[in-house]
Amino acid sequence: MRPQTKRLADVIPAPALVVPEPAVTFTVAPEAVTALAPEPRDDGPVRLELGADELGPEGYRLEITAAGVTLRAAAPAGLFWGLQTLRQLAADDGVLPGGVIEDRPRFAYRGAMLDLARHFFTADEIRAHVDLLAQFKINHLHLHLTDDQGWRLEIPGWPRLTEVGGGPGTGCDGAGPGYLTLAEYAEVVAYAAERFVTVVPEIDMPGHVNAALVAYPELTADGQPVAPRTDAEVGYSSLVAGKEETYAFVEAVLKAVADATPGPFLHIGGDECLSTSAEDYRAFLTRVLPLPAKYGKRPVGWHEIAAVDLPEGAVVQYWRPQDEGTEVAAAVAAGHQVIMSPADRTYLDMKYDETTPIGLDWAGLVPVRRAYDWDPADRLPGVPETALLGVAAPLWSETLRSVADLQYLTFPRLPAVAEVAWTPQAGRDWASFRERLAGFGPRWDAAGVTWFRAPEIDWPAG
Ligand code: NGO
Repeated sequence: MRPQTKRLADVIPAPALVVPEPAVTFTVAPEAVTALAPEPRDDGPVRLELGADELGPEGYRLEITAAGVTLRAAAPAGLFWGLQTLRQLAADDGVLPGGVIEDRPRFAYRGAMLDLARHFFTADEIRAHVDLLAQFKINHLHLHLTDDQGWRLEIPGWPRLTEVGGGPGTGCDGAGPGYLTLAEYAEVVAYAAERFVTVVPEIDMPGHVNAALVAYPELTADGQPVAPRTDAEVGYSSLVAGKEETYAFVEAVLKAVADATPGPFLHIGGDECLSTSAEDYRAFLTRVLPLPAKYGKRPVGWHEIAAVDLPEGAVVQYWRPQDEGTEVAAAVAAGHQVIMSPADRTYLDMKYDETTPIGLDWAGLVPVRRAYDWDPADRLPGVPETALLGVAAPLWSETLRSVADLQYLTFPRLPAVAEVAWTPQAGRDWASFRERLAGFGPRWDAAGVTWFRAPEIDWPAG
């Protein structure tokens, strides 16, 4: 237990506006708050109301008085995020500090990515992860479904993708087999949607496709089979831009994924095509980037796609810190939106420090303060606040072998990135964040969540 008493501002991400009424408290049962659904009702300890358009599609207003609690929002998403705030405030003992919170997100896209290709996580494990993410108002889950080491989503008419690409011995070191059937995928998508989390599926191409080439040798340049790979090298595989079979395959896959996905985005990867010539890369993407729109989706790609003339609505996801972002800025000048995921701030697979037993370090070490203390609107010249769709934290799974590994790299850095994405820049402050974060350690312990006891934080003893 922390010595200090609870404060209305002890919330992550920090709300846009907090007006405490220190003399007032109201007590609820924490389990009753957790059980609340984002539907109007006025018969319980918390009155839920819809209708307050000025709060925006995800905003909410929470008022705690000695007589009770009122939560108001323009839409159910706002009620849901308000309930997450209330749940944090009610934690431990159910005593709610009095006052008013008026809150709305800085960015519409607040993402977390999970790489299922290098190590597979089951539908149940993904759902449990969604629950943990949603508590920090993350509203997009990007699933990296395919890569050199595995193919993790069933595609009708192409059974070998998952029979071979999701079979035994797939994943890094062959230690992460498995795949989602379309029915399982649909259940994950629906579960996430009930928590106002939109699933963003990624089929990585034209590189990162060894698993597909193993399954269907007719896709290789000479039609000859290639060997499965379970190492963590990148940049050696490519779909063949000059082959018609390529586009029949790509369109079948993108159509199947679009049909299975109610959300607006379809991520086509596009990263690290080191064995694709610049000319082939351009030819390939010029044909493929319009396909998501043909099936009703907005294309998203890693920032390499900005080298190509992008179709309207395409979103560029910036990731590689060594890239100065000149092409990203040009895409912005042409009207495109950007998701910020610079690896040296947001990659959850980077080690925290030299002692971190798992994770990578190609983008440097990412302790909690590095994940927190930056402004996404200030990262790239020519990519201002107005060009940002949002901020996302990818977790690549080369070194993951279990849910404990996944959680260890996620907590407590994900809350830092979530605050970057939700809270207005002027309302963020490292000193305040590190104090608020300390209270979450015991709650993760109580919930059985594995987390890294970052030395930058004064965690309560225990
Ligand atoms: C890069 C690469 C991935 C790796 C990851 C590891 C992108 C967009 N492509 O990020 O294949 O897994 O780094 O950090």
